[in-house]
Amino acid sequence: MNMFCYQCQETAGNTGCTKAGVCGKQPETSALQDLLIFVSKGVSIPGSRAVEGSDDFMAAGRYLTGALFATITNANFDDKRFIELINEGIVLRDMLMGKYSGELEGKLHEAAAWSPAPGMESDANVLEAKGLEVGVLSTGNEDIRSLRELVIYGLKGIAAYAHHAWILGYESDEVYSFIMKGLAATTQEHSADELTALVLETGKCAVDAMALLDKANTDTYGNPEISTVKTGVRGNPGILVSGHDLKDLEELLEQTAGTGVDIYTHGEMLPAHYYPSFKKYGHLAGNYGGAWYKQNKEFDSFNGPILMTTNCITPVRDGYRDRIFTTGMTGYPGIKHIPDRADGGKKDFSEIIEIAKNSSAPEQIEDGQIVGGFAHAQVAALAGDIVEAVKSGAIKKFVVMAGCDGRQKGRSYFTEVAENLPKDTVILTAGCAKYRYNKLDLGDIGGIPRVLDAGQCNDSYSLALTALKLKEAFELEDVNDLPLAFDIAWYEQKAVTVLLALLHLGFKNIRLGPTLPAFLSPNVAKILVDTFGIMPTGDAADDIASMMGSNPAG
Ligand code: FSO
Ligand code: SF4
Repeated sequence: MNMFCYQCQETAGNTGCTKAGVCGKQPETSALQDLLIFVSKGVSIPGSRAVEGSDDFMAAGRYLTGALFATITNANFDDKRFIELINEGIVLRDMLMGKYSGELEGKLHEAAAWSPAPGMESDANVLEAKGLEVGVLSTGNEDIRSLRELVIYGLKGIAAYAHHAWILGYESDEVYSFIMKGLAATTQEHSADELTALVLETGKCAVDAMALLDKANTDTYGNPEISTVKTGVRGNPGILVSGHDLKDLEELLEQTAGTGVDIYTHGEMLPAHYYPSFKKYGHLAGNYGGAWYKQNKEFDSFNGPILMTTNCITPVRDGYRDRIFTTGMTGYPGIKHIPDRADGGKKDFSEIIEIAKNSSAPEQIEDGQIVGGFAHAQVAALAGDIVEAVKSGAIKKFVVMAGCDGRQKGRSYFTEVAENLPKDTVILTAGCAKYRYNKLDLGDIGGIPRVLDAGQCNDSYSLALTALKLKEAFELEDVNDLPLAFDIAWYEQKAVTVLLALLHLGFKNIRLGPTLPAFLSPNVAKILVDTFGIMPTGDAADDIASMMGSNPAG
């Protein structure tokens, strides 16, 4: 076994990647990521003792959000970056241990003390060896391992959302505090019951983190509104922006204004078009392509430079190697990385813009449009119509189909469900899962489109708010009494975070596919099935019939 990783839906054989990642992650990178998680746990042990809001506490919180984010599937493949983050973490941890170790009780976990021998800090072999030793399988009991990893994967998504919020100037002591508490708890001896309680608490923090990012995004860029986005191309050269970071897109738009270069969104950047602040840029030309896993082909035909602001980046191909850039917590070996902002400054995208000026215009691959922008404020504005449509029987059911897209053939299930749901149903979506059906003409119900796209995966928060508002409108005691079913597609750890948030908010009978997570041991899976009615997706026709029944669980 060269490595062990089972954090995403595409893990080998639905058990674990052991030779190399299906995602392209190499064993060395996997070991360095394991070590970075270990060091992050070390930071969280003294960090959780610092006074909330203090400089030490904020430094630990910010470091941890970045470090955890970097280990999410398809975020960063660059060993050099992981070695830097590991060393930065050790320095921070030692500073915190110097101040707070007196407050720590009992025998301290090795993560609070381990360091490479002097001079070996940049020796990838030494660091990798340690990473292999402290990885996922270092917890022997499969149920405890499953629960610990469930907490850690939930924290990774929380970290990504909190990191995006921080970039916009929004931070939360509660979120940072829970990240530290949760990580530190995975180094302690806890029973399965205690860890199950921690998993549920992670769901609460997930709601807080998504609410924080929602506030950051809407305060900064306005409330998303119904928008039509073109999928065709113009004749100018363009830059393609992928990932989730709206601030990067904003600064790139500012720096390209008047240059004759158009900007296109890709993948999870599509929802930027829904924000009022982005509508003022005439050169924000449209959305090019679909979900992340098709990037090889789409980046080839785009012709111009590509900026990856977050996951999902896939192994880079020669066709576009010299014109793809990473920034933020994303990275790829041998690919240029745009450095972070200096305090109060902006990122410098001039190199990308120069390449764009000398590129051919993108090759057109489709010519249609996508409608979206149904985040909570927009849906609230339509609430009267929606409630009426439900009361009159025009809308029989809402089906939440949020989450991620991916390569597996079985994901055609989600297209099949969308196409075959009765015409009196409305699909609520967010995340890149939408690309399985957002270009189909599924029509509308009295002017309400049958696919309501709230935005990025973190905007699943909007879908939850929408459901809670409907519960109020219909004066229901329990949100599960709504005419609402869940058919969620997952791929990486942010989707785990969203799932835990939904469980925390009380939603039950969620279908999850195309497979249940490999990191759920049989006993932990049973807890989720028995307590929350989580079930795997099955045959599309059977699932539709079951979702349309009076009991969404079927
Ligand atoms: Fe998708 Fe990738 Fe947004 Fe994920 S582009 S898979 S859940 O990073 O975060 O929805
Ligand atoms: Fe395998 Fe997924 Fe881990 Fe990549 S992230 S190594 S595909 S489990």
